[in-house]
Amino acid sequence: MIKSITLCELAELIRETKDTLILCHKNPDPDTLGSAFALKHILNHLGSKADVACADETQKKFSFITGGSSLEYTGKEYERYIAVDVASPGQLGDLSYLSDKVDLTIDHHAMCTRFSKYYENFRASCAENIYLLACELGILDTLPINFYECLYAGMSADTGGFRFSNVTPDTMSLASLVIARGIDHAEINRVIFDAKSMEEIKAQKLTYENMELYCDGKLCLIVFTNEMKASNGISDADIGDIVNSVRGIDGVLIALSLKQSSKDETKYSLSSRANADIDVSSVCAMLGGGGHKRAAGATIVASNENEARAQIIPLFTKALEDYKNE
Ligand SMILES: [Mn+2]
Repeated sequence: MIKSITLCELAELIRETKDTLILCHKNPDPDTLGSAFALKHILNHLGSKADVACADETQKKFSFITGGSSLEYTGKEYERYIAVDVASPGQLGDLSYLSDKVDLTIDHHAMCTRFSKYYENFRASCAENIYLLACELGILDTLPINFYECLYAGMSADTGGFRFSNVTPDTMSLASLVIARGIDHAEINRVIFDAKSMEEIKAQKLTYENMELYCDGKLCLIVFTNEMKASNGISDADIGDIVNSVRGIDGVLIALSLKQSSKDETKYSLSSRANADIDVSSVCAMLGGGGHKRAAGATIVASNENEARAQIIPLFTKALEDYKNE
């Protein structure tokens, strides 16, 4: 196992002036995007050039983080590669081939596969680690307001608007320091949680029509095949957090989504969420993935959706039974 580095060692590495590529995880969420762009602010401030890349497209509404720039990797060579909020090489998606080049990973996932020098702190969001880094570097007062908007977006998204069990007094203290910088936190929360495109609404409608219930309604799954996406004009970005729609149903203890890959039809992206004290990350680890105790994912390889279902349902059913027998 690769040893972790300390915050002080991380700060020393970040101080080195290098042309840097920052890598986000696939199906980008506000935490990986916010952490990446906040880190870009830090690197730029310290005199390093930095670009951000991601395997998948970003939702337009997150342009307050990305500035609207494309995150497609151009193939350019960099002096340094840093992954943020990336729990395993597979989480880089189609950019996994760059994992050998990654010099440094900044993360907060307890269940992870280390693939470079690693700074981790099991905070609720990776964004909190970027704040701690800026604090360690002593540059908090010199960074632009957008740095704090990026961090707040990450913190709020990964805690479901400060409602999940991962929220600690430390999370709230840090959020308070970020809000004190004068960001419009209400607007950031509106964009993240309430602003939905017509395609996202359509995806939600399809979800409620097609969801499958198992174990007396305690396990709920929604499958999105490429055929379903194409015939309804839905893109991958529109179903990025669709698992939360089934998670919201009262009585559901484990919510699952399986999304067929648009680029490789034999791959299905699995997302899992627990509404009770059930460790879905260890189930995802058995499937080659990882994540947090109550929010984790994996990539399933299967020749069709039924085969994908058959790989996951028995494992989550077992996790549910073990929980009930405790
Ligand atoms: Mn995260």
